Amino acid sequence: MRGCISAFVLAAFVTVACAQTYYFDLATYSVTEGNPLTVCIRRLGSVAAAQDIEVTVTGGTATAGTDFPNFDPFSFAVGNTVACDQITITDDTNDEGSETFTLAISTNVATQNPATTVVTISDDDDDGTYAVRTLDNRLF
Ligand SMILES: [Ca+2]
Ligand SMILES: [Ca+2]
Ligand SMILES: [Ca+2]
Repeated sequence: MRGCISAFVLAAFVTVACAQTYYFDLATYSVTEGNPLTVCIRRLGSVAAAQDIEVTVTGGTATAGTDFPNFDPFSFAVGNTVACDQITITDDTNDEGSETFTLAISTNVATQNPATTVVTISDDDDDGTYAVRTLDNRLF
């Protein structure tokens, strides 16, 4: 019986040691349109296995596919504690305010804060006129 108990304890230990937790490098990122943006995800725990982490856009005022391209999966190679993806923000000609989008880790893994990150895209277009907005952001 003693042998059985020892085996159970060992199995529990291995499970804890292999646990991994994923989180974004930063809770917020800022970038001006037309520029590259690099987002990184980090992992704690075992680095013995490769892992792809997918992210989804969960909200905000910027539009995926229009204001910015979609992200590829973040690929952790064996031994890596960090995986980064770079996209280039669309350089449109709209004179607009800052836009945001939120990324969330969508792969079914353990996460810790920040498990989401908010990206703010600053506008670089100025047509020489000023748009006047009400406090709730409507145009006059
Ligand atoms: Ca835009
Ligand atoms: Ca522009
Ligand atoms: Ca713009």
